[in-house]
Amino acid sequence: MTAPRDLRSWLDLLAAEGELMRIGAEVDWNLEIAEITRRALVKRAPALLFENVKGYGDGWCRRLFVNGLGSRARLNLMFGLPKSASYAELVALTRRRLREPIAPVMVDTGPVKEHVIEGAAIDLTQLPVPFWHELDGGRYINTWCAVVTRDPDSGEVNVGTYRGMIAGRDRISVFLEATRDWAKHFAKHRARGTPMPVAVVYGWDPSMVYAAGHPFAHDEYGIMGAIRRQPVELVKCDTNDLPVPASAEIVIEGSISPDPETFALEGPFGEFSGVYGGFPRPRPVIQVSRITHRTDPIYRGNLEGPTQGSPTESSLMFYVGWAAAMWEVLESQGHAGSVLDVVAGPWTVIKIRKAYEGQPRHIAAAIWGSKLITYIGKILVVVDEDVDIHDARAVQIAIRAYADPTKDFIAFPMLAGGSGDTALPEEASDEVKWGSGMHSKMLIDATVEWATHPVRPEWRNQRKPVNCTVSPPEIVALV
Ligand SMILES: Cc1cc2nc3c(=O)[nH]c(=O)nc-3n(C[C@H](O)[C@H](O)[C@H](O)COP(=O)(O)O)c2cc1C
Ligand SMILES: [Mn+2]
Repeated sequence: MTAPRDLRSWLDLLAAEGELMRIGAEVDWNLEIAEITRRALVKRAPALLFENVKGYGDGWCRRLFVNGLGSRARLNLMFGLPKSASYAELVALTRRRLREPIAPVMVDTGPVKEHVIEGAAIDLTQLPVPFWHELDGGRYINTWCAVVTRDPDSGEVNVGTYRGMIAGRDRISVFLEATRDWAKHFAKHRARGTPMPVAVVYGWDPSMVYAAGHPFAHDEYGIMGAIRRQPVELVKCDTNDLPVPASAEIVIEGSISPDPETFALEGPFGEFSGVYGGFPRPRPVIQVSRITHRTDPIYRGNLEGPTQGSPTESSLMFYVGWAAAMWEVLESQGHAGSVLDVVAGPWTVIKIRKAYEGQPRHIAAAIWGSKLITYIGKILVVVDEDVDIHDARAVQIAIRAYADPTKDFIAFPMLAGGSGDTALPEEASDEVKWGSGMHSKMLIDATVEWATHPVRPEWRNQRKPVNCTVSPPEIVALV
């Protein structure tokens, strides 16, 4: 068996593959790193390791890593695929790995325990946390991390990626929506009046945020093991019993009080929707009690907020992972055989071989009724099997040709999952009030309606023009 993969061995692999750029020049954490990262994403450039962040040369944390999964080639490398593997192969392998979790193992100690910071020595601004977007509410420290909590009844552990902002030397205000697994743990603690222990992990194997950042399943550490083909080695935190990767770069230990008096302002943040999201409100706070870290640790951050021509790491990753998750949901709800392809993007497009009239609505209801109920599934388009859903123009043509807006554009009002939806008034996106932002979703059923599009024999039983055959050889040679 090869050595367990952690961030450092992943960086070695990226370097060997020409996928890593080390930046020794001094860069400013205040907006400059964000702009460099954005330009790197536009160019599909290598991952970036900033080794000289202004003001951090003498601190305990000098280095920042971004853009680790900012290309399909690097996603492929994470899975052990050739760099050139196709989208379809990546989605299929993700689905296979989801079904074969490898249980983590507990170990006594690991490199993450090499150094401890506690008490008055804790100062989160000692981490080279970029200021990512001009109008962000503060420095967003939790942008590419794993947040670990435990169900106080069942003992089950959850690992998720949820944004958080530095709210003080030892405080991180967080965005905690009721649709997320950690919110279920938090609700139980609130009912008991006890603070919820939390650990936040920065910098480890790339499978960590791939698994934590997708609504795949409950067993996130098991899925990380499956992606790595090696069990995750975990150690217990020092101040609580939460398990974290033994070779993580940095772990923050703390707890979240349910007392609203302890809440602090959080938001807005340049979000994955491509606009600022999460209206500023007092939100729950991780009160940090301890930091453990490796020697010369590497902090991990992420530029969120795709813009025209500029993807983000999460948009590239979601494109694959959400498609895989949608396949799983649809197959589990009896649509196996009908679903032929899924592309998850600003719109999610699903290609089906329609088995019965009304199936597109059934599919939309299945997705919106599952864990995938979130902003990313706001607009679903369902098309027939002859449409290339990787071609946006082909999808537009199908919508124009086959969808009647008065009956095939179906809006489903006031569903959860819309806190990132800036099309809404502030009131509707108040997750503190509603548990999650409320917004509307839309299905565009662009499949051919069987009843109103009879196949006519005089059209040679085709719904679309058929190109004629070109037969004279001298003409064939020309075209
Ligand atoms: C980079 C990144 C940032 C994310 N930020 C948030 C966030 O701020 N709030 C949130 O609820 N979900 C966020 N997500 C999505 C959740 O991680 C995702 O829905 C995941 O399934 C949640 O885990 P859970 O199902 O265990 O709750 C983010 C995902 C990624 C990859
Ligand atoms: Mn979960």
